[in-house]
Amino acid sequence: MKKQLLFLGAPGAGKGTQAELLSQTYSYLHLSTGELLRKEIEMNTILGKEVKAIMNRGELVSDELVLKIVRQNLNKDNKGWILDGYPRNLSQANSLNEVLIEINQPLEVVFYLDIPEEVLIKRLLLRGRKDDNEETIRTRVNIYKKTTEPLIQYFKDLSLLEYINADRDLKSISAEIKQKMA
Ligand code: B4P
Repeated sequence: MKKQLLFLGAPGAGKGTQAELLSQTYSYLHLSTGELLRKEIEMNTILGKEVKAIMNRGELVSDELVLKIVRQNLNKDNKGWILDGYPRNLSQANSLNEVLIEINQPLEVVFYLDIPEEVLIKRLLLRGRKDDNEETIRTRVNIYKKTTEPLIQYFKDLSLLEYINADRDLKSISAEIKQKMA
């Protein structure tokens, strides 16, 4: 059973949803950089104040900040982990590689959740989080296409990529992921 996983996909593809389900089933750490940043905003910390406006505009927060969060959470004690929403660009992918070498826990599989753009826009508008308005969604999708999408080829070249059709019901997606973890 694979224990070191990563979810890649556009905003609204269902990375958080699937990562949460899996982490509960296997008691793996669910490391969502988006969720951790939102907690900082909620608690009104210095970091939270710094990232609030950036996130509300749908832009990416700085690589250094996100890396700090990842380092605080990924360590040798984890019995399995799921990275959700990290890395989002090539520089973050390189930093992640360094961290994983340090803790001696290589990435075992990358699930790429593929979804048509119209579907994700509908999903996000329905969810209605603070950063789920039309203008912000458009910014997030554009940034995704420009900076995150190249990671699909990056992980493909490393023979880590597993393609998942994410335009289906939650249970079918999760069943396929579990099967591919075996
Ligand atoms: P994230 O928190 O990563 O959120 P996301 O990409 O919008 O959502 P996700 O794909 O997880 O979708 P979800 O399961 O919730 O990022 C938010 C912000 O944080 C970024 O814009 C950025 O500013 C910042 N950030 C995070 N990581 C960063 C990094 N590494 N570097 C820099 N900045 C970073 O699903 C969406 C909706 O669809 C939900 O309502 C869900 O219920 C629904 N849904 C899911 N699966 C479904 C299905 N199969 N069928 C129907 N509906 C479904």
